[in-house]
Order: sequence, then C-alpha cells, then structure tokens
Amino acid sequence: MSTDTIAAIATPPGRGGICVIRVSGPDVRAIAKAVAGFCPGPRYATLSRFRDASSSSGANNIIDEGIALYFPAPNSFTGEDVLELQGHGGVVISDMILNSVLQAGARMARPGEFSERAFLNNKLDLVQAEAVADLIDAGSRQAARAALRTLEGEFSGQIRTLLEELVSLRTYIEASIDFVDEEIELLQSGDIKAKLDGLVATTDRITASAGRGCVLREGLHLAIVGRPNAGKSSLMNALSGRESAIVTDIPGTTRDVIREHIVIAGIPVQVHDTAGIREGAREIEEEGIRRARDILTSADLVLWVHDDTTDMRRHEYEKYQADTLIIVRNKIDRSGRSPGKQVEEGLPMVALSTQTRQGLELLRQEILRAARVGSYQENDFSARRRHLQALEKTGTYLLRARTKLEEQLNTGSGSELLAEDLRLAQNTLNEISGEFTTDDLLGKIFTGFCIGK
Ligand SMILES: Nc1nc2c(ncn2[C@@H]2O[C@H](COP(=O)(O)OP(=O)(O)OP(=O)(O)O)[C@@H](O)[C@H]2O)c(=O)[nH]1
Ligand SMILES: [Mg+2]
Repeated sequence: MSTDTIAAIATPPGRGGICVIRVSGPDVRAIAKAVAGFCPGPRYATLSRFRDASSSSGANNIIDEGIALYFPAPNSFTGEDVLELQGHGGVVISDMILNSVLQAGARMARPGEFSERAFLNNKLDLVQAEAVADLIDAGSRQAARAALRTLEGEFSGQIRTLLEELVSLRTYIEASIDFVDEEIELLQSGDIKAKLDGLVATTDRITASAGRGCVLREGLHLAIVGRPNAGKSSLMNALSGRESAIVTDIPGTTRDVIREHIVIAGIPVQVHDTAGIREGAREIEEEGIRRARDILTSADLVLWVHDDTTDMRRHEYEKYQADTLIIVRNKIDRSGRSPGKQVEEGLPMVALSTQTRQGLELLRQEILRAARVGSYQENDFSARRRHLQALEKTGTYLLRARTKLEEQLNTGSGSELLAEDLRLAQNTLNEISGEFTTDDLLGKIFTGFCIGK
C-alpha cells in the first residue's frame, strides 16, 4: 500500500457540465473533512460545499458546491481509499478544487499513477491496466470493444491458461531429470511431444489474435507513392470519401505528406499521400520526395499508384519490400482495362479508377489481406506491440524446446536444455501480465497514460 495520497483532475481540460477531482491514498478521509467538511458514507453521492483548505475564514472560503463520493479500500479502482469530488466543469473551478485538495495534504498524481496503484494492489493485471488507457484512446468502435474485452480479462485469461499448461509440462520434465535411469521413458510416456505441439499451436493462435489486436489499436500505416500525376491524391480522397488533398492535372501538385484517418472493415488506417517521385525535380519538390521516402521506411503497407495509360517500369517500385507492396493500376476508365485483382510478376495488382470508383472495393480487400489482418473478428481483444513481441519470443522458445526434445529422444542426452527453454518461455509470458517485470518497464507503460487515470 502507498504511504502518500495522490490527486488529479480526472476529466478533460476545458468547459463542461461537471469536473471530477480524484483522490486516492491513506489521507482521503482527512482530506474529505478538510475540503467537503465531512467524509461521506461509503458509495453515497453526497451534496457538499467544497472549501479552500488553505484559508481558515468561515463562509467566504467556499469554492463550489457539488457531489462528494467516498469509496473505502479495498473496494475502489485503485484498491485504496478513494474520494471523488464532482464540481462544476470549468478550468478555474477545477483547478481551485484540486488546489484545495493539495493544500489538505495530497500531492499531484503522475500520469497513469491511479492505474499503476490499481496494478500494484492487484486490482488489475498489467494487460488490463494497459487496456484502460487503450479504451480511452480507441480510434474506432471496434478498437474500443476490443480494449473492453481485454479489460474484462479475455486476453489475460488466454495467457493464464497457456501458462498453466506450460507450468505443468515444465514440472513434469524437471521432475524427470531427477530420475536419470527412467528419464527417457518418462518423457515418452508423458506424451510430452503432443503437449509441446499443443502449446506451440495455442501460442500461434493467441499471437495471431494479438497481432490483429495490435493493428486495431495502433492502426495500419499505409503510404501512397508513385510518379507525379498518377492519381495518388485522387486515390486517397476516394478511400477517405473526403476531398482533403488537392487534385490537379499538373504533375507535382502534392509537395508535402498529407495524412488522413480512415477505417476499413473496422481497422483504423492512417493513409499518407506523398509527393510524386521523379528525377530532376526542383527544390521544394525535392524536399517533398525526400519526405515521401521517409514515410516509406515506416509504412506497414505501400501502394504504388501507376497511370495505366503509360508504361510501367519495374525498377521504379521493385526496391520496396515485395510483401508490403500493392501495385495500383489507376485510370482504367481511360486505358480500357477491366477492374480486377491479380498477381503480376509476383506482386498483388489491383486495376481501378478513382474517378468512376470501379475496383476501389477490391483494393480495400487487398489492403486487409496484404496487411495480414483479415477483417476484425467479434472476439478479438486489444493488444500492444510489447505483448506481440513477448508472444513471438515465447513461440521461439517453445519451438526450440521441441527440437531439443526430438534430439533427446534420439540421442538420449539430458533434458536440462529442454527445461531451460521452457523456463525462458514461462518468464516471457509472465512479462505480459506483469508477474515478472522490471520497474523500468512499469515506468515506461504507465507514463504513457493520461493524468487522472
Ligand atoms: N480519367 C481519370 N483521371 C484521373 C483518375 N485519377 C486521377 N485522375 C486525374 O489525374 C490527374 C492527377 O491526379 P492527382 O490525384 O492530383 O495525382 P497525384 O499522383 O496526386 O499527382 P502529384 O501530387 O502531382 O504527384 C488529375 O487531373 C486527376 O483528375 C482516374 O481514375 N481516371
Ligand atoms: Mg498529389
């Protein structure tokens, strides 16, 4: 339990119907008395007058009138005594109430400190605490639903089941090491191979789901590149349904990177329209081209837009990674090609017209396929890149354990190395839920939260 009491404004800054000041820690009851005049009964919304705790003069130290709520430990979000003061929403009023709470003995909370305390008091595991922040930041309805599912324990539950199976297998193998004579028989009789295969398959399934969860949360970065005048800006406008980029028949219209946020089948996509790439461009255009190349290095997926009435030159696009590149043959209303999707020299190609919109839906499907996210599934949960990395690492250890087991059954070598890989897999999985974490990691995670959360 913490020894100090923290406070923050939990509502967003600006004007609003109400503001909420949240206080958590051992001094909550005393602070309630100093600010609201009394400590309300547990979980009763109680009308009270909030005072300026720094001033001692009677009636004229009233700041606001509002609702005070008291949640005694351990039945609160943080697991500590919590006080919530709901005042009138306004920048000045909320600051004054917060100041009064600070005068009465609390200190300003750091970003994410309420959630961090909830984690430290076992109210949430790390995955769930992160889901709180993801729910707040959700960029699409599906992302919000996925974050809620994680918060409710869907992801943690799957990790826990995987851990239990892993631990029971590990215990069996470690025990067999002590019986040198029967070791091989023990390993064979325990059907270790089948169990290990099962663990690998489950890890793969959770990893795939977490991959989708990661894309749902972070969104997909899609870069549109190509020669000047190919119709890149027209394509971005067609995908987003907004005329956000200027379209003209003058080559070199787009000089800077233009970003649009769109949603395809529930997946948030950040689209970057860029300056047409060509040799011998003038200075401003040159800078635009440099920025276009920068975007290319961080994009998950690249669309190479080509004017289908002109010749296609392979060397222009082949330098971009093949598995993240889609060729778009645009302006088929002029070239006479039919809309369609096919593989051309090993690369996915979609023929479309941004003007008539023929073929546009095919491109949307291709984007989802190429990004390997498929469409959003009803039971998907939100996940973060660190979860995905830990799951991938777990998968690698398990596969390595699988190879060691094979070797061992063939050559009769000891099981120590096999046991060691399982131990590493277990530690890596534990990092996800926070049972095995360093303070560094915790610091990094919680400082990404907003204040008051
Ligand atoms: N017929 C036809 N014209 C198109 C199509 N798509 C774009 N255009 C035209 O092609 C010209 C260039 O379009 P933009 O979208 O500005 O091309 P861009 O690739 O962004 O060009 P830069 O920004 O200069 O690199 C405009 O005159 C568009 O109207 C299409 O599908 N069919
Ligand atoms: Mg353009």
